[in-house]
Amino acid sequence: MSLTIIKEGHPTLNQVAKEVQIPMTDEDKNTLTEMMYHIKKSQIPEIAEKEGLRPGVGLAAPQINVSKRMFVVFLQDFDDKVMEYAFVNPEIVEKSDAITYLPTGEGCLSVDREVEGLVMRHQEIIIKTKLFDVKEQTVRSVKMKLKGYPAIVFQHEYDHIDGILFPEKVLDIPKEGATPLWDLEEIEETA
Ligand code: K2U
Ligand code: NI
Repeated sequence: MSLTIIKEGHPTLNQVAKEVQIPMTDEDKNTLTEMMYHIKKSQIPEIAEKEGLRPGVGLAAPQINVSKRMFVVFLQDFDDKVMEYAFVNPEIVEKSDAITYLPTGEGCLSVDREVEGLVMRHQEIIIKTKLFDVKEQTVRSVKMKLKGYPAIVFQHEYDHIDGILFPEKVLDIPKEGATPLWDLEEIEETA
C-alpha cells in the first residue's frame, strides 16, 4: 500500500502537529513503518519509477495527513554512513550559531514546483528524541548531535511538524557568515 502525500495548500501542512502518545499505539508504529518503507522505496530507481514515487531522504507524518510529531529520515551521508531514523516527539535542545545551507536550495515532496532560493539551517544541533526502531518495533529515548547534511534534513522535517514549509524561508542570498554545506564537508574531510 503506497502512501498519499498531501501538497502545499492542504491545511494539515500548516498546523503544529500534536505529540505522539507514549507508549506508542500499534497504529502509530504501523504509520512510521510505512513511512520508512516509502522513503526507502523512493530511493530505489526501479521501484520509484514503477510506483511513481519522487525520491526523498525524509518524510514527516503531516505530509501524509497525520498531524503528529514524528518523521523518518533515510540518507547516505557524505562519508557513506547510512542514517536511518524514525524520530518521535523530537526536541531541538541546542543549535549552533553557525549556519549552513544547501547551495542547490531545498526541495519537498509536498511542494510540486521549483522554488528558487536558499534555506539557512543550523550547522549543528543537539536533539532529545524518542527513536522508533522499525526492525525491532521498539522505542527508546536518546540525546544526539547532528551536523552537516543530516542536520539540514532533520531541520527540514522538524519544520514540517511545526507546520512550516521551506518556501516560507527561502532567501535570495545567503545570510552573512553562512557556510555552504559542500565547504563544510571539505573542512570535515581535511580535519
Ligand atoms: O520533507 C520532504 O519533503 C523530503 C525532502 C527532504 C529534504 C531535506 C533537506 C533538503 C531538501 C529536502 C525530500 O528529500 S526532497 C527531495 C530530495 C531527494 C534526495 C536528496 C535531497 C532532496
Ligand atoms: Ni518537505
